[in-house]
Amino acid sequence: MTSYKKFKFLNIYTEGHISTIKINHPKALNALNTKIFHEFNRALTMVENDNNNRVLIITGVDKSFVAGADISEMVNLNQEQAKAFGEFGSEVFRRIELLHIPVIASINGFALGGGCELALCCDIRIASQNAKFGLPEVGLGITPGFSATQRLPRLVGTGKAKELIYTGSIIDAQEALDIGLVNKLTTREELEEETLIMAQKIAEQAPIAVQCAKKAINSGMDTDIESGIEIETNHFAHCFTTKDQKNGMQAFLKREKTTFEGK
Ligand code: DAK
Repeated sequence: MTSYKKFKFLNIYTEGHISTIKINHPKALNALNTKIFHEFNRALTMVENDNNNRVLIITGVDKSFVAGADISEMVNLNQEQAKAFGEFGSEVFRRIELLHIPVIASINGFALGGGCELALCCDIRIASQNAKFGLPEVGLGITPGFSATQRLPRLVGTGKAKELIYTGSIIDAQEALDIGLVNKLTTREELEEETLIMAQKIAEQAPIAVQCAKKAINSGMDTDIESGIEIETNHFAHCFTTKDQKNGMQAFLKREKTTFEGK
């Protein structure tokens, strides 16, 4: 089943078990403004309400994934307004990070500032070779505001994160791969297909098990190892309440292939 919905700045497609949110604000290289954040909230609610969804892809139109938060919207903010803008964007990003299904950032070009931060709150990052990454905020007189100071060190280590954030350096896709900022590189032409291949591979697995694994990893990263192991054990045990666990294991024993229902 295919569906398509167009907001002002976001296009949302669903094909089978995979939904895609494509940011469509090419005049500003897909820079994020308050309206886009509101649209993200609506789009995420749509994704959450469709039980058929197993993977979400986030990408951008043209030559940019997202070139940051919209500087023209931020230029005249006072402290209170900046806090409200930062909190709102951070809430949306956290919602993406905690979405019940895996989210793949398909990075087709610039992923700078808030764009890099958007990629960081996704579960997996696939980038085209032309992509560029960086946190140039200190060159604009601000710190990163959508949690790069928190998520980047967790992903690439404190030393590399500090280097990138303190210097505001822009790195290419190969370096992003080398430091573990992205999972995989492809050509620009193959990006969409490679992203769909990864999404499809995830969508074929038992969805409740995948969702439990996401919750266990996310919760475990925020706690000590003992608590993390307990969290994992509870999710593991929960999987034994599902039809998919019974069918998956029985199919293995009979040397058959199974299709998971998400039940
Ligand atoms: N915001 C607004 N417009 C942008 C933009 C951005 N981030 N990036 C690009 N644009 C616009 C340009 O102004 C230009 O508009 P026109 O002049 O055509 O009207 C159009 O997109 C095309 O850009 P260029 O002509 O510059 O294109 P180039 O290919 O020459 O250069 C570029 C591409 C990505 C290298 C360059 O545009 C650039 O350096 N852009 C800015 C990148 C950047 O600094 N990004 C980080 C933004 S700061 C916080 C919350 C959040 C944040 C911070 C604090 N709190 C409130 C706590 C996050 C901050 C950021 O993300």
